[in-house]
Amino acid sequence: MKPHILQLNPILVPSINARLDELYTMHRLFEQADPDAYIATHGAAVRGVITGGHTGISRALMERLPALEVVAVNGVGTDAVDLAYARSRGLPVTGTFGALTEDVADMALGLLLATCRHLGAVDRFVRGGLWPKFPQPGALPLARRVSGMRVGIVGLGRVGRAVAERVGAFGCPVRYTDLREMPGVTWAFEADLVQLARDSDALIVCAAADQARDLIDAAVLEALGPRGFLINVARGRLVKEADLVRALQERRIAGAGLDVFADEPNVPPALLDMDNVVLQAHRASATEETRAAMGRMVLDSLAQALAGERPVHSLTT
Ligand code: 8YV
Repeated sequence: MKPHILQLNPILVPSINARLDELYTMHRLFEQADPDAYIATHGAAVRGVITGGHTGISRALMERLPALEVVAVNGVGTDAVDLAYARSRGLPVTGTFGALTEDVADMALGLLLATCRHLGAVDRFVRGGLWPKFPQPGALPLARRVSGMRVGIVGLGRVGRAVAERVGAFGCPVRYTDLREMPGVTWAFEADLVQLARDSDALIVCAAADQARDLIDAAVLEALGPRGFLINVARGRLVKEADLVRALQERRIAGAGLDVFADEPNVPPALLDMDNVVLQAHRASATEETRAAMGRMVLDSLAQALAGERPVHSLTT
């Protein structure tokens, strides 16, 4: 008999879905009209859960799965899983650590370039047929140079390092902040986030998705200043969104490139009308290559846990 697995979010890689169907009896909760009734019927049989990084699983749902042996997070953030509760049940919570580093760093660079060079706004200008109407050079404001700009990295984990390497290739001097200075890196450490913002033309938030929130607030944005840009590829709640909206409205910072938001999929409406803001839909790891690699890690973690082994990428056991 195949083990029963509860999948909370779609996986967009056909080969991974096919393999899951081959190995397991899959319960895809997102396809159910009445998830609550579905859990009442099938919850007792579920031995493994697959969920997303920022969506996680509630403790209440875990409590309804008495036979649960593993929570496989299809992502690196385990901030939306109650790890203490999982530990208390001896449940491994696994992640796809390392699989999405390059993509998330690429997205940070994409947002930095798009924001500083007005790629979104000018794309809209051309598509809107405005170029022939306003062909004079002054119709569009000058953009800002990315090469050589001073970059401050908030959180020098895997993603932060990959971003630092990339902007290094653009000739950007890099400083970073973290909970402590990292051994063995050449980038300059700055313990004080406000000071880092003051010394940066672009602040790139790459911090691990733990329980922190509101790290980037009015004081940090004020220090970043009217020529500074904010990029966020980590978690929306690390930025105090009301302060960010205000800083953008009052032109206290120059622009922002955001892949993540505090209350996804809801984006503060004020941002939608701002030409100096580039918006994405939590897409940093959403490439075919990375999602396939993540899917393979999820498959491995499930197989290891259900064979009674400690999964290699478990955080809790
Ligand atoms: C994904 C993420 O969007 O890894 C994370 O923590 O937030 C993202 O990579 C998500 O996990 C996809 O399931």
